[in-house]
Amino acid sequence: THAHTHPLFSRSAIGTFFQEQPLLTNPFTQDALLQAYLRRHIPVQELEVDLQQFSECVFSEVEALGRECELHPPVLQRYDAWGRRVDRIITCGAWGRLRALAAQHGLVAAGYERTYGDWSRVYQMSKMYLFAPSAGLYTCPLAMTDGAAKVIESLGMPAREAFDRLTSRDESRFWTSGQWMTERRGGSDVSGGTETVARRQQDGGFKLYGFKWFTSATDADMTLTLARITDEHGHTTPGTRGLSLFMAQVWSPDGSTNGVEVQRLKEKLGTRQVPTAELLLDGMNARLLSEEGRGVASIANMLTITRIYNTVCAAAAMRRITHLSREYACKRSVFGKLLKDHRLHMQTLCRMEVESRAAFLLSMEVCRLLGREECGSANERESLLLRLLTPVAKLYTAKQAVCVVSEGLESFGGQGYMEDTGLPSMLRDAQVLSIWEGTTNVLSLDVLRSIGKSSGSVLQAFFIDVRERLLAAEVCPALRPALSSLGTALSALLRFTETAESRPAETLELSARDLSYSLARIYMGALLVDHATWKHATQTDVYTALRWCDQDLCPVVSRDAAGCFELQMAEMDTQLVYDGLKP
Ligand code: UCC
Ligand code: FAD
Repeated sequence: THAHTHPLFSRSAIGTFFQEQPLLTNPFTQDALLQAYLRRHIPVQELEVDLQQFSECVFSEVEALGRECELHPPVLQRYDAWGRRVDRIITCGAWGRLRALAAQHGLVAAGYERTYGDWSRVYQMSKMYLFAPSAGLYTCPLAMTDGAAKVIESLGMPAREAFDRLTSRDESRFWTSGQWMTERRGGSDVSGGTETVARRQQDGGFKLYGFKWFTSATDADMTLTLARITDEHGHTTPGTRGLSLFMAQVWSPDGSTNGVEVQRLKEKLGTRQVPTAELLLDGMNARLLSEEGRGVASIANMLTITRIYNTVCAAAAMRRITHLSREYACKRSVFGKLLKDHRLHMQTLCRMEVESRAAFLLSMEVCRLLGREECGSANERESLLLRLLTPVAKLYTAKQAVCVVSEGLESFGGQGYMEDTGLPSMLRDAQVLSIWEGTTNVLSLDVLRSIGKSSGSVLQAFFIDVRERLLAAEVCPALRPALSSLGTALSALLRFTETAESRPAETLELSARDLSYSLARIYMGALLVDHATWKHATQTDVYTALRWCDQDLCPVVSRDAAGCFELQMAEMDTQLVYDGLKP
């Protein structure tokens, strides 16, 4: 009888319920803020059509390519079958396809063609923003490529052919560039850490000898790098004044390297799609690009571009995870109702959304300023703001991205932790945003540098600009609470900066991070308020500004009041850190 009711052989029953998965749809169509922003500032039909079509390509093709790059990371082939050293970096087919698509769609070129005049950078970076979360970090080589083009352009086109290739739409001509700055002694302290030397050759060229400790997208065609030129006695000048900027092709036409040995590929937490290597430069043929001793100042133009890319990609990562989270909330049911009907869950997603919107507006503002400067239409205030806001935006959005993506993973519960959903790689890849291109503290010090070098003019530009935006927003009564919080924060910040002038440099340094956060929060608030006063703004836009201004907008003042920047407190900080560690 037993055999009668239970078949002898059966498939094991694993239940009937399967959770529907969140689906990615057209990222442009879904993005209310991006569309509104573009309609407000560049209401050009053909641009909207272009982004719409590009976006279709993103979710129908790029998304799968990015995933393939994650699953098939690059490998280093050191020797060929016959034992010859070849140092070949083998990337998957999808990586090559992303390169072709990037060229065809003009992802770098659009920044230099300047089809939309002052707004060309906003147009280009809107594309990048749509591309980035799907593109398996192909944005990394594109950032450096764009940065190299910018350096060449700003030095008066000493390398025309390279520039043309870096900004080409023709995939067979298109070149990508690396950015080799970091050595074992220092990635932040580049001038203290660079040991690479450059020996002048008879033909006016140079040979480089040194060890580069992190070189991302090493499959690039060319690179910019720093080295110290030796004099006739083989001596070099220490510090920044000894550093010059060089350009070199990485590979020879036959596929062999140009005096480079690839020591190994890095084993990284994330960015696994990108080949990042350690390189021995053993007589790499290179060309001097900058004036001698102007290496750091000359590569700073590349840093501006790559830091802006970092910002855009951070905002894009937040946008992607919030879209996926909200999609999932319509499909996952718990405690008898969908996640979207649990108010506490919606509050969590709403906070992610507010962060994402603030990050988006700051990213686009920096791109707008860059575009204006490049077209010669930036006024003095805008140039100063570009200098100040580039590090502010990079450091703040990177931290936001880590938090928002982490929160986003949690919104999927345990599934957020599962590799085959593709979600964990988003967190791994977000974590690098605050490390490369200058860590949070190093960029905070860059904020101080920009203030010091301009004798405070960048801050004046900041105060005037924010005040104007707040004043213009007074027409909208619903924004009053936000305007009041922002006004209070701005006045407190002004008082702080006025007293800062008389403080010793060490205490100023201690305030650098909180100062940068304050600048970011206040500026983001001003941009949200500004967006909410646009004639087609919605209630949602007003609501975003109000929610943003709920937080401590000026942490530098609250921390100062608590004595955090006093040297005595810094001493206590150190003691606390080392509590229990015997000398
Ligand atoms: O990490 C990397 C990753 C590559 C992957 C690409 C990803 C792109 C994003 C993709 C998104 C998904 S590449 C390595 C990045 N490395 C860094 O970011 C370095 C971090 N360290 C710093 O930024 C430091 O502050 C240094 C290296 C700039 C400090 O150098 P010095 O030599 O000590 O600095 P000085 O002496 O203060 O400055 C030397 C000159 C000065 O100009 P002059 O001589 O005219 O007075 C400075 O004003 O450089 C100028 N300068 C700048 N100018 C320094 N920083 C800047 C700046 N940010 N803007 C303009
Ligand atoms: P350190 O400078 O030793 O920093 C250690 C800590 O000290 C950090 O927390 C930092 O914030 C803090 N710190 C440093 N200075 C100060 C200060 N003055 N005051 C207070 N705190 C300070 N580099 C390239 O050149 N090219 C590349 O292509 C490249 N690709 C990379 C790819 C990946 C995946 C990663 C992770 C790194 C890459 N880097 C690359 C290197 C990267 O730019 C550096 O690692 C980074 O700039 C930090 O330098 P560091 O590692 O020497 O850290």
